[in-house]
Amino acid sequence: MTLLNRVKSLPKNFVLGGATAAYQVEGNTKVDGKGKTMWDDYLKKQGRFSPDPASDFYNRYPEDLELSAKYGLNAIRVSIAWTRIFPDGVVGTPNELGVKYYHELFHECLKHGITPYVTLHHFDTPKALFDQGDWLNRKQIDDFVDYAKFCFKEFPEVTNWFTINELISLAESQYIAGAFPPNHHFDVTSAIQAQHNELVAHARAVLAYKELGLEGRIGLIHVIQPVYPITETPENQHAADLQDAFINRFLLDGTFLGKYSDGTMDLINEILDKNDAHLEIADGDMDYLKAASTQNDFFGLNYYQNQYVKAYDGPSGNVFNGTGAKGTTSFKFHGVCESVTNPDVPTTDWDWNIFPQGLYDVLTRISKEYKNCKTIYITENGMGYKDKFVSPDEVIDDSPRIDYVDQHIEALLKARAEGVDVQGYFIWSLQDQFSWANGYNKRYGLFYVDFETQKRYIKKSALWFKELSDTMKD
Ligand code: BGP
Repeated sequence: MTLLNRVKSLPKNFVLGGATAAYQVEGNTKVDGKGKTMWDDYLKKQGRFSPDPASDFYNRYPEDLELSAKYGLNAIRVSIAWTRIFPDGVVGTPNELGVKYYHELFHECLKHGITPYVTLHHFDTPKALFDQGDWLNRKQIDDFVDYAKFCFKEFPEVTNWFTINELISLAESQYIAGAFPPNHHFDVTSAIQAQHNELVAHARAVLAYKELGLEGRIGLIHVIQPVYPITETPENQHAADLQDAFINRFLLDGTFLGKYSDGTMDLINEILDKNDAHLEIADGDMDYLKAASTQNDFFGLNYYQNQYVKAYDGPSGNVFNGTGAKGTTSFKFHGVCESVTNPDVPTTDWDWNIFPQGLYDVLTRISKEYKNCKTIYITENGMGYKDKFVSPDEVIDDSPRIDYVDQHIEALLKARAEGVDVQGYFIWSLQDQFSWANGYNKRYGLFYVDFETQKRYIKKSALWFKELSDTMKD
């Protein structure tokens, strides 16, 4: 009996992978000379959940890679923990054990025919740098570029690099939604400044990579949430445009146009004015963005959901749903928008809209508006779900996840059929992992992890993935 439903086959040579991030899977945060990230003390104090053991990928990567190969994956997204290489973030003598670990990990990937796609910064700023302002401190840009250059030279076995993961999620979660340390709410100046500084860091890392003349590809990852007015009034459309500029357009412009277009800056300035905020662009920043804008070899697009908004002028405030208590989210951004639910669109327990059409809209928009954006990989897409473990002998039934992924791959293939160059899809996530602001009950994996015993179990989505992967064979 086949599990395939909507999508019946994948294009030949399609990249089909699973995604991970160092801090979410490795565990072992205190071993082998690893330095602290911005999360360690914060999570300890918060006391809700710990980043240890996560999925113990630090020790169990051989098993996860074996499973990956068995279930038809040909690629994996991993990230390097900056603090395993340079414990306080500043480049000096590298921590040998950290370097060794990543060599072994990449070697193991290649041994299984699984291509590693490697991110240098996935939400895990070294604590020592975080304490000095994180991306708001321009010195971190220099430190990041030094660290990136070290990795480029040290790991020639890696030929697919992403500089930074989801610049907006980090900036937004840190300074707008208050869900990531330092947990500020609606600190608009910091949020926009962090986005800009991260773009500069990315651009400089790309240029450094090209200067080294290495054989490989480099890009960055943005999560894009298309924003739609809940009803088509001019006010609501303007709210959607403002929010879109803040979370999507500013970053896409900076990455692929090498400038913030006038239209984008009109919207950004309106948001800044209304919120007494400002953005500082240092001399030379725009030159870096311009120079790098044509140098990205590929683009990693993360897509989970869209947003519906209406106009809003009241005070800012938000409630973050970090437990899966459906219907508890709220988001109101002064002078920008209020997020609203659309009764016609289903949501997950964490109030994320399930809207595959949005992926098609984003792909076609980027390909039309950003000509410097060449090949695209979907570097994250997936569904947070409270998977139910029944017994060790029973495959975990995560049919809603299969349905979600099936619909999104269908949307991707539709955009591809219309000429958008999408070459791969990474499910978030490979195995169940630790979720930054949600802990362990928000599962995404193809493989179920019993976090007590660290045993892996197969979910139905893994069987489905395997069938899908087999369609690429002759
Ligand atoms: C993305 C991040 C991932 C991952 C995922 C799911 O924003 O790049 O690291 O966590 O979202 O998010 P969450 O864990 O909050 O459900």
